[in-house]
Amino acid sequence: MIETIATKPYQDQKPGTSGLRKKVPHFQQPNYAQNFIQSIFDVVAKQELETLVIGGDGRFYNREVILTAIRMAAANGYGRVIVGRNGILSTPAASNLIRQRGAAGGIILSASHNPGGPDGDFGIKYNISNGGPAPESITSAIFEKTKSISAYRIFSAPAPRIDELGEKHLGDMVVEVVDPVAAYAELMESLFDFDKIRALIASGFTMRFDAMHAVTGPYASEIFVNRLGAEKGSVVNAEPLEDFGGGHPDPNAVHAATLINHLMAPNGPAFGAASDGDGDRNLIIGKGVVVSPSDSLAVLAANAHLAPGYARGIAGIARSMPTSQAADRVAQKRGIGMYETPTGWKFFGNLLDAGKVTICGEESAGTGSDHVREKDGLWAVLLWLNILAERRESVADILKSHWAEFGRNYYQRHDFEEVDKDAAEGLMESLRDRLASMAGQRFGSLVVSEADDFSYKDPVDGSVATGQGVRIVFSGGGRIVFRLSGTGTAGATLRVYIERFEPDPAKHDLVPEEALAELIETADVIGEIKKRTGRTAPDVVT
Ligand code: VG1
Ligand code: CO
Repeated sequence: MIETIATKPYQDQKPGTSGLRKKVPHFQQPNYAQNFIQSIFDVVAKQELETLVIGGDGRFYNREVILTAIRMAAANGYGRVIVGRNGILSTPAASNLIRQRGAAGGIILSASHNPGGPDGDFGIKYNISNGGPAPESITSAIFEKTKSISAYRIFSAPAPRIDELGEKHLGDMVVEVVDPVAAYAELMESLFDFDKIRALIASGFTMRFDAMHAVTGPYASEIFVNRLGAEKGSVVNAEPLEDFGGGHPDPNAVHAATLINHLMAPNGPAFGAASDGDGDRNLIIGKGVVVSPSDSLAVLAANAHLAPGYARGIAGIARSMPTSQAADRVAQKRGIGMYETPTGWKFFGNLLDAGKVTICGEESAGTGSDHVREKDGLWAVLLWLNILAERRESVADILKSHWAEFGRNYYQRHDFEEVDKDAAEGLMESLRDRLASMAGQRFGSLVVSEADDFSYKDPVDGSVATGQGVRIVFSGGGRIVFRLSGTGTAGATLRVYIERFEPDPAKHDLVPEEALAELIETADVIGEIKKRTGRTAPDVVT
């Protein structure tokens, strides 16, 4: 029986860069998740009996919300729900299922790289029928709906078990529980030369993948160990845990330090990689070198044709605005399209659908292609492995020759976390106020050539996104970008992105910290970071 339950709206359900993210206790308020899910169902134009994909990264509260979402889908006219066994689906695997199964959309439960557990973070995101995150037109309509919602619909009977594969019924709706890994692993086999990678591994090439007790464990074990022949111990922290073992499933220098140290050891493996909570990010490490995500995007774009899935070449590249311009140099040299979008994968969807680009990336360890409509951590790792299997060079050598050919974009992102919200907003406002008078100003040896607040007009549907980050460009090509995070759940996170191009191969061996020293100092002068936030150093540098 379908029940209609009265509810009171919440005013704070505004989706950020990637869905609605809040602390778990916040989500546990009465009807908090129900309100948001019903608002999604109310907004997405839906014909009867369509298919909905549901899955999440397995974090605390995942199962409860999934069971509720299944009952709500049954009460809202869906014909079929496809759910990963035990509610598990990595973000790219969910995107793939939506596309493969012709679903109307999907609900992905994740707060990505944010910590989990009873006091950790939780999140809900809606993806549309192309498999990608809902565009802003939809997320803002959902937000509007949440502010006035008065009732939600739910099927009175409990949801069927989701720990067994197969089809069951809930009212008229079919609940299909699928193996979370199978379809995704098949997709990867169709894109990459598994025989070649297997041969590389059989030749003594060693690797370690750190799943950080998050969703990629089962995917990585199936692909690297079972299908590619890596040693069992090559996949570590492979068991998904509700609290990620107490860690942050964020594959960066701070949270993946153990893996990085392992790779830096003299007898460590040749290749290391990690992914985040929901499996869409990637960290790539070679012997003695951590690959900056912006460089990784450029290298992958320049070498993608070495993998069977991209042998015909790539149509174009898109990167988010704060991502370094390393990929632009590849696009320019190869004569293919280059697009600069606001932060967040939802802005790549139209470009991918229109065939304008094949590969996309963000500085935040996200890379992906037109095979799904999300960034994809294991895809990036496999493309690297395919390239290594073809070139038979080390990661460090590949980087070196890439820089020699295209030049090097030194790059760093400085994160100031849990900063006072008013202070952070004041800092951005002050920057915006000063933009008009910025050009021509001198800071040490640096002269500002251009300054703006980034806005983007989607070349496919003409939609416009404004206020996407303050860019300060210096003559000579140096660049500082300031923006506030849209995924945090406490205070504000200020992100400062610093970049400088170096064409001279004799100067490609500097430590980024030193290569960027003057820009780093200037970022504090222009942004008044110390003065306004009281912070003398960033919490995380990536
Ligand atoms: C961050 C990253 C952005 C990424 C987003 C979602 O957003 O900077 O590049 O798309 O997280 O990734 P923000 O607004 O905090 O800077 V994930 O892996 O958290 O879904
Ligand atoms: Co993620």
